[in-house]
Amino acid sequence: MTTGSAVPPLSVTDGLQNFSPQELRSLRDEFQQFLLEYRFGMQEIETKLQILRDEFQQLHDYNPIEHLSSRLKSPDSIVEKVVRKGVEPEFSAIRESITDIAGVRVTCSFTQDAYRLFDLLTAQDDVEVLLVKDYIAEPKPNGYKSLHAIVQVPVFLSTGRLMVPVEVQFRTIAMDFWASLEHKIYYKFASNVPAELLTELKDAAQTASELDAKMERLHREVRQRPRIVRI
Ligand code: 0O2
Repeated sequence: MTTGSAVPPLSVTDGLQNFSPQELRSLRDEFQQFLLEYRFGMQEIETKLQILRDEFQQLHDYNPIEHLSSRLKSPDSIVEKVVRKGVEPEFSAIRESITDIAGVRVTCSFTQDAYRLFDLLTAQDDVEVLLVKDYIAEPKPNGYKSLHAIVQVPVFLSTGRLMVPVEVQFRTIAMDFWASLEHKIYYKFASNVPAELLTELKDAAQTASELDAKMERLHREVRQRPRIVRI
């Protein structure tokens, strides 16, 4: 893998007139290979989580994972982050600085499941934790809650072993519901969300937290009661 080539500035398509067709083809190939590494890393993490989910399904009477999803950051979104964070437009610098190009989201039933899944994934000896941001313990000022972990997993290519960073987000159904609506509103208003809507969103985040706490308490109570078997 070659590193150190310049990636196109600002937008994926802007400024490309400065490159010859051959340079453009080679840049395209290098970018595709760059993204492929992240796809493989993402697949490794997905497989690990699917195995945990299947094991819970088969061997336990309770499955903490409600939903798994994953995404590769779009080229435009990578370029936007490169510019916003002032990262050198070089593949090597982007590799170092942007760690959420591959992302996996684990939606759980309850808050304690989010932490449990985090523990189970990060206890695996080929998973290296680079960074944890616990927005459940310390929500963002807008009310956003989720447990984020940047982990590194080995990917075995024909050229050898490569460590790939993947951002894994663990959250409950209620946190996910809130975050997806907030994301849509933020997008709709092109980041200029009216103040009263921001206040309402913050209230909704509080309501979602209360629902999580209530459901978790109910769940604990139900599990403590003996199962009634009809004969
Ligand atoms: P997408 O659509 O998931 O790709 P950044 O905030 O990106 O400058 P950092 O430190 O990488 O810097 O961010 P952080 O805090 O780890 O959060 C990254 C991701 O978490 C976001 O990815 C979102 O998926 C999610 N996230 C963080 N804060 C919020 C929030 O306030 N609301 C919602 N709805 N999601 C949030 P992307 O790349 O922004 O988006």
